[in-house]
Amino acid sequence: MEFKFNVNMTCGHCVEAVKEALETVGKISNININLENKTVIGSIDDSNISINEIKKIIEDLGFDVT
Ligand SMILES: [Cu+2]
Repeated sequence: MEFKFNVNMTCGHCVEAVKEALETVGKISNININLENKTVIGSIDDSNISINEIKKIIEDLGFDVT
């Protein structure tokens, strides 16, 4: 299943923070983060992790996720 969030990232550091956090989870593939569009896209096997868990990981970094 693919997910797509809008995240209020403002610079390269934000992108790196989100990327690192998602990579650390290890259950997310095809991670694609676009600063210009403020989008975070990836793929999950939803028997491993839920969309809401991913949303919370990004929110815990201090971002707004919609
Ligand atoms: Cu930033």
